[in-house]
Amino acid sequence: MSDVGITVKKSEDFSEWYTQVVLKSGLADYAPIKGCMIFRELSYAIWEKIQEIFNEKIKRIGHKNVYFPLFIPESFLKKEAEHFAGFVPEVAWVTMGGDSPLEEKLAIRPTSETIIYATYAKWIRSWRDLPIKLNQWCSVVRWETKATKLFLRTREFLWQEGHTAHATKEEADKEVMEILNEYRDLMESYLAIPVLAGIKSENEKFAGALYTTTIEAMMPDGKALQMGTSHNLGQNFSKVFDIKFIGEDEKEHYVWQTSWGISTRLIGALVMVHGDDKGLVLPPKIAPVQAVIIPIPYRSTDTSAILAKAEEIYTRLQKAGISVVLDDRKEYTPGWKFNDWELKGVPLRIEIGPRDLKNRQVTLARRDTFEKITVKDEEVVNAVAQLLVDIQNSLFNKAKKFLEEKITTVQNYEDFKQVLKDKGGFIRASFCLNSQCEEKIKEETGATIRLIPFEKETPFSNCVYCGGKAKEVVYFARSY
Ligand code: 86X
Repeated sequence: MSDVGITVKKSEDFSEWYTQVVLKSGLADYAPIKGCMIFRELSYAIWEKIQEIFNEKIKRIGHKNVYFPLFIPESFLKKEAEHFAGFVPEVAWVTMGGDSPLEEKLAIRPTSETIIYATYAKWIRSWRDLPIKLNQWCSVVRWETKATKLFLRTREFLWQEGHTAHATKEEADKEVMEILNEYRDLMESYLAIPVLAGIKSENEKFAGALYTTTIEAMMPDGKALQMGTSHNLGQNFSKVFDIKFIGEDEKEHYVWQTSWGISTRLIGALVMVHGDDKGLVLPPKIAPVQAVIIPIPYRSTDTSAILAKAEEIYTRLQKAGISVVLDDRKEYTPGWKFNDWELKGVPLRIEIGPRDLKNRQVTLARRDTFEKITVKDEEVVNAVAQLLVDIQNSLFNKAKKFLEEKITTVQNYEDFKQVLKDKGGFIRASFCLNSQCEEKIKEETGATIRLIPFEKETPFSNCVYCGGKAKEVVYFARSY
């Protein structure tokens, strides 16, 4: 059993624990290409859930899905000369078609702004063509040279990228916040991962943006993880790609744009935040399987009666809209199945043994707390539905408490360094917003500004680094 289950404790070797959970739960595997991974059935089913939830959210507010090509001509990327230079080492190229060199080499998309905006220039003529609100689900490639990590940093990953064009800055501002709020709701209400939301500093924003907003979560090892980002691109791209429209005022204007994204790294966050020494723990609202029924036959009892009961309960739960599996495999023992489903993070286990059959009851076991209760046959559907709600809430509350404990306010640089060393997490500090100070802190401690909160907080000391006048209260952390 030792090589099937997780052999290290989350609290003792977090990184090894993470890799074991991902591999042994069947979420993912390494691919036979350096830096790439295979999204197996379980992680792909979670990704499909995320797609379902987010598609519903964005379609409700008027977005539509599209698909643009995987290839981007070199000349398109070169147009955004300023920040392209910084990204060059990460771009993968196609240079040959069969055995003849291409006239112009093609990038494998690292992100699709350029190809989408070159097309927007063609589509947009008048204010009547606006807004354009498109999204695509695809994979992107960034040729990472740093060590890769399953879900968190691989050379290819899956994401959605939204791209909008508007007539005014105000509309673009509103779009940026609407999406960030949908992201926040996805993380908190579905993934049960509490987040902080705010604006990136000038150093940390996307260089092509006017400003970048972000939501950030805290991982158990004290490092922050960016969960989603939403940019107001201003008119930076519309000026480069010449995206103009004739306004109601009959004058020519450049459009205002936004872009935003979330990726499969969210699955890594789910593993880290909720997982335990037995494996994965999935919040019910994102779990592909919410409950598993395990019949526990004994030689002395009538196996077929137990199976019939299990099937009856399976049908009732399924009719109630609960995603349920009946594990009636004969080649595995109940004990083996318990471990297997625990490893895979199924929120609720339903046991039906001879005693349950006799007493017209079932036994319910929670994955998050291992608590067991028995409920009467006729109450099974309601009890399961209620427990799934309780598990969802309790996972969120536990993560919320952890996040709050991992925010430390400091008044000076000595405490800053000490807290970062001893405890990690978010460090809340007054800051001058000078980018050299930010750069120094990064060099000396590895911490960066994760965000400047939306609701301005009043500085409570001088700048934590230079001692000069503080302009904002910001949140620093080391991050993934
Ligand atoms: C920035 C910006 C933006 C849509 C998002 O953050 C969400 C979804 N895009 C992405 N970014 C790049 O522009 C970029 C460009 C190149 Cl050429 C590259 F190789 C890597 C990049 N990484 C990030």
